[in-house]
Amino acid sequence: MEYKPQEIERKWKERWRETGVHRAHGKSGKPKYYCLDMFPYPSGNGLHVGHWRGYTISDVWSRYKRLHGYEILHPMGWDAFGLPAENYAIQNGIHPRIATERNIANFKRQLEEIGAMYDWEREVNTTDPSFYRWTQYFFVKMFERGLAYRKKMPINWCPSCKTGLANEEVVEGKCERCGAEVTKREMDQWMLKITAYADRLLDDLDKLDWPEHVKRMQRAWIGRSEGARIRFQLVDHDGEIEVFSTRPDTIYGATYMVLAPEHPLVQSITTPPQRAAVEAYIEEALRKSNIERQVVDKTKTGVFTGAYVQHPLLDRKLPVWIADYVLMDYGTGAIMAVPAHDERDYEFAKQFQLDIIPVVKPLAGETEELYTGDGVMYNSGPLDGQTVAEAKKAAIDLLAQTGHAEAAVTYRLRDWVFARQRYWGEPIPIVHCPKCGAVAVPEDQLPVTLPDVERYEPTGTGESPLAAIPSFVHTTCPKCGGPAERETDTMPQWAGSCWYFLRYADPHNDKAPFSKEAIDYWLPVDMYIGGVEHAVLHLLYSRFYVKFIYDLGLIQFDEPFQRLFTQGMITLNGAKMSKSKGNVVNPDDIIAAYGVDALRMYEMFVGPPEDEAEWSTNGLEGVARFLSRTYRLVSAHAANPSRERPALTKLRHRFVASLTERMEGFRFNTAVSAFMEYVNALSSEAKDGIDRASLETLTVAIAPFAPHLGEEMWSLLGHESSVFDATWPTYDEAWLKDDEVEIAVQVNGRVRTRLTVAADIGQEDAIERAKALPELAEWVEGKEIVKQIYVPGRLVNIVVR
Ligand code: ANZ
Ligand code: ZN
Repeated sequence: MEYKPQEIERKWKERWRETGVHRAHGKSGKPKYYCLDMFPYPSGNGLHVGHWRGYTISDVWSRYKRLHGYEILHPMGWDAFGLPAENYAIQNGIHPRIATERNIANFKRQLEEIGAMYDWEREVNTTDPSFYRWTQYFFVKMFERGLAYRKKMPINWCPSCKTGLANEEVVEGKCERCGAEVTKREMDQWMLKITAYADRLLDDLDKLDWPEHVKRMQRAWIGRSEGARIRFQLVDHDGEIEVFSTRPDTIYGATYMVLAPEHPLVQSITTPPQRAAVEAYIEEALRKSNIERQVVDKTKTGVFTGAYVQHPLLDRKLPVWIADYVLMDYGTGAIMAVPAHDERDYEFAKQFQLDIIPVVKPLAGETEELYTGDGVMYNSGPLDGQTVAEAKKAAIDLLAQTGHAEAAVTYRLRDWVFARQRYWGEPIPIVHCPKCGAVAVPEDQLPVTLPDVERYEPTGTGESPLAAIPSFVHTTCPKCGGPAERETDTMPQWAGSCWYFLRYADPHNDKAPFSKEAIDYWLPVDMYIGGVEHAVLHLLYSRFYVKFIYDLGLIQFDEPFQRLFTQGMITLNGAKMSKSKGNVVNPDDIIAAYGVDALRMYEMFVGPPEDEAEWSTNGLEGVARFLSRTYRLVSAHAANPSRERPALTKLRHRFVASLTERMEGFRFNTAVSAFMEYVNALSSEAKDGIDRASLETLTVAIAPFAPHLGEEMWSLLGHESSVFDATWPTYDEAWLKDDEVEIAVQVNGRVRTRLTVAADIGQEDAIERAKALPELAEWVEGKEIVKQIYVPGRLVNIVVR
């Protein structure tokens, strides 16, 4: 029979819709398995074959798990608030709500096309008031616990998107969304205190089955540094300068101090003769981004303030400088400079001819003028002779005696700027009352709905477009009933994605974000599949939210995603597929030509799923031909299978064993090769007929990859039920044993014993097995092995001296 994929696919999609085979009821009594995709932003461009890779991987995995007897939760939804959706709407002159609705419809059509087993009854949409009511609810909970707070501070500002940005949204000094250079702007901001969770976010990474590189990125982002806070008394001036140092051991080598140009002390300590130079320098520094300021090999710049501090342990006065290599938002915004042992301080001291006093010498070798390694203390009074590690502790103890220092930990992680001056987001559910201050909107009055407006473009004044809608702004204070104004900032686009995966458990609940029963059954997520670009954004934020919700007592787990898989990108001619590069392969075209099963199968075949892979139309055609051959083979034998014979049984067990191993190892590309080899092998047996077990095994095994074809072949084999109600095939070890041969085991060319091995055993294994033989000990023990030889199928020879 001819393989007509489009016909088969249409038929089975319809059938699935009728029977609801993909619904997750949670009542089957089977163990659950929650396999989650990172839900997409429904952009105007639709999905391309690069996006489909992740969706296919997760669908193959969900179906595979289902065949192992799990009840599967495999949901889908829309992360539809935020800058991308809004920028698209503005560019195309369509209201974001309408643009979003349209884009969702197109995305949904495409995702249904893929034949994924999504339970569409559980679809969530972050822009739906019934959803963001709970996004606002969690904000209120944070506010009540002091974790959401307002602060005036200089924040990242994108002049093109006309909004504040979180640190995580600034990539190499540029706006993550539009690429514009990010500047600083001082504004009142809503912040979330993610730093309160820094230690837990760091420590709990150890319990996760995540790719090591993602954990590494999160660790670096949280950036825990251990050291000390040390205070230096100002000379002829009240007050002191507090620094954070990871090297308190080098205290005797401190020769000058540096403040960040923005440091609040700068104004008061600068002496009149230095004032003009200091002012000019500050102005210059404020124009630079943190990234520019941290460039390692640029010429160091700075200005002397005219002030001095007293060294806490020595009769030494240290000049106080300002320099832009010290950042205001790290540590205390001030350092003690130790030019002999810190590279930046060294360059600065050279530049401005400041003292360099070495206090650590290497354990071996010559002392160098700049030495940043481990070693032994000298020039350091009571610390002399100690190692760096010992001296770190001893220095803190010493300084602590006079109240000049204590041990301290600093994080790179900053609190999360959680406000956008944009229209398309969840309104922050706060009312500003002249009497009561910031008051949360009571839970029973949520959601604060986003008003439908004519003008949604950013204002650029630093105020959200919502501020221009009097009917939205003017309200009464929930506490005192007096006139008050609503907060007009909206939440950042990450707000909904921080907890959406919890809502899938119970998406229609209008009393609570989810019921305890549903959340206890379905969560946590067992497998999360998506792009690595979220390593420090969504994947950190949602861990923070889950820990917070755990602390509220609403859930019993404190990590959302047990296992994470990040798929590689699909490229075309070496370039990332993207609309802006004009190199997008549209799945709709491919489906029309080859069918969706071929596309899915090719997405899996294209390369190791975690690696970047290059799209090739030839490769796709090859896979399409393979599916056609599979269909012809099964349809030719389905009606009258032959009797089973050993050759077929052996092939089948070996196929199942190698396929299962590849599946478990997430090596889907080689799993597809296993299918190809198996179908080839069956084809060469076909003249003597093929038995039912072989045909059924092939059909069930291929179904996760090519689900429509799987169903079709299953029904050709006479089954009424869905192939996804079948069970993943098992194998018997006995059939895996290779043909065996007996080989000679020699020592220095003389046969000492014999050994039975698999005929196709490799050299290393053969030698390993031979050496492990106890009867060989007498000849080799205590001797030096100089050579080991394996002659396949014949002998192992061990040459000793
Ligand atoms: C004295 C010292 C001696 C330092 C030495 C280093 C080496 P991490 O590992 O990143 O935490 N530092 C502290 N605050 C800073 C700021 N706001 N801007 C720029 N640099 C700052 O690095 C901590 C070290 O970076 C601190 O330890 C401090 O210099 C510097 F041989 O203090 B150190
Ligand atoms: Zn009030």
